[in-house]
Amino acid sequence: MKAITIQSINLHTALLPYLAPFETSFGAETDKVALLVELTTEAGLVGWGECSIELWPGYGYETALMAQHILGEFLVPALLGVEIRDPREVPALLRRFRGNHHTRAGLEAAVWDAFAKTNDLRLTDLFASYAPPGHESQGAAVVGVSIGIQPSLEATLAVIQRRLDEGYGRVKLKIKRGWDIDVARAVRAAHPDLLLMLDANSDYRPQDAKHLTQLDEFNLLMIEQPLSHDDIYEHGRLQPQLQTRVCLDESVKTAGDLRLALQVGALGVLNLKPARVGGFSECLEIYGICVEAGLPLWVGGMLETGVGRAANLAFAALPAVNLPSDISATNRYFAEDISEPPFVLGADSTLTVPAGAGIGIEVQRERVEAAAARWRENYPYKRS
Ligand code: OSB
Ligand code: MG
Repeated sequence: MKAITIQSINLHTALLPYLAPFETSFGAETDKVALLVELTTEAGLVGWGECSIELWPGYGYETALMAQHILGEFLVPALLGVEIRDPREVPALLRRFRGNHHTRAGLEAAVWDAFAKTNDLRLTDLFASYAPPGHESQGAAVVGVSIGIQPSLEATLAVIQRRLDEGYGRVKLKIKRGWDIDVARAVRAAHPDLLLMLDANSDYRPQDAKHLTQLDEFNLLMIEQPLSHDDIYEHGRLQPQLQTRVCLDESVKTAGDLRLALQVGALGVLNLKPARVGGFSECLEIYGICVEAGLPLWVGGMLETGVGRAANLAFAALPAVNLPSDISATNRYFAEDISEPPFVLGADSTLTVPAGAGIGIEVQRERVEAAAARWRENYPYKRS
């Protein structure tokens, strides 16, 4: 493989309106804010990465201004002028700075894209080259759609019907205390065979275990992150009380967290979200652990722009990603994304990895500029 030397890094903070607000157990978001990392190599190739951040510290604690500060002051200077022979060297180059996984993941993603383009490889094939032997990219991923909390059961059923009509084969519903058993019952009654799962985003407490056993009758694929975002131990106490598989999202931030979670029986499925674990190098390590443990996994998302989604899709096309991933078509999120072409849902609820090198899509500079101007005009951003 050809090495790259990083010549310059430009940061663009973009604000892009969602087609509809996305509501979870901790509130509603109306816009995607993304920090886009544009990395140029000495050879003149450009790689793009996305820091998956949000308007306020809800799911993760990283906000746009935090990401700008951490990148601008610390992470970017640590990579400028550096030669990289393997993108998996990046975590060691940044090791003296702790935390800020979503931010560092975006920077690492730009390195991965530039490195793949330099070697004229699709990013998905570059990932596969570092996966266990025999794990070649499938060139496509089975995906589902994540549906926010709706104002009523009727509205929920209507959104689900629309997504099924669009071709999605797996539905994930956001739940919270007081919005759980009834909605699961209504959806299951309307769709007896639907691949259905729930995501609580940490809204429950250990004493809710008995309440959650009521979900067992609905034949759910899994329940995602029922308990605290930073807890593994209590999930280990909860899982044996449920027939429904527990999927961990928030509380697995490193490969070490996953080893611990496996040790204490805290999960039956993993949501592998590249931003949450700090980048694709850590993803590859976690992927290896899942293969070894026979743990089912899928790739999670954070309503990314095309840049982040393309990289997530490249990873989701690896063969041990064996449950539908949270990577939907562009028209699920935005009227107009910042890249072309849009992702379009294919047959059997799949998305196809673009054929081009790296992430395989074209960033539209004028749209990035417009979204950056929209950010500047709207900051400080008021939570709705
Ligand atoms: O918990 O998986 C989550 C979006 C933002 C923050 C957290 C989550 C989500 C999603 C979106 O569920 C899934 C997607 O990107 O389509
Ligand atoms: Mg989740």
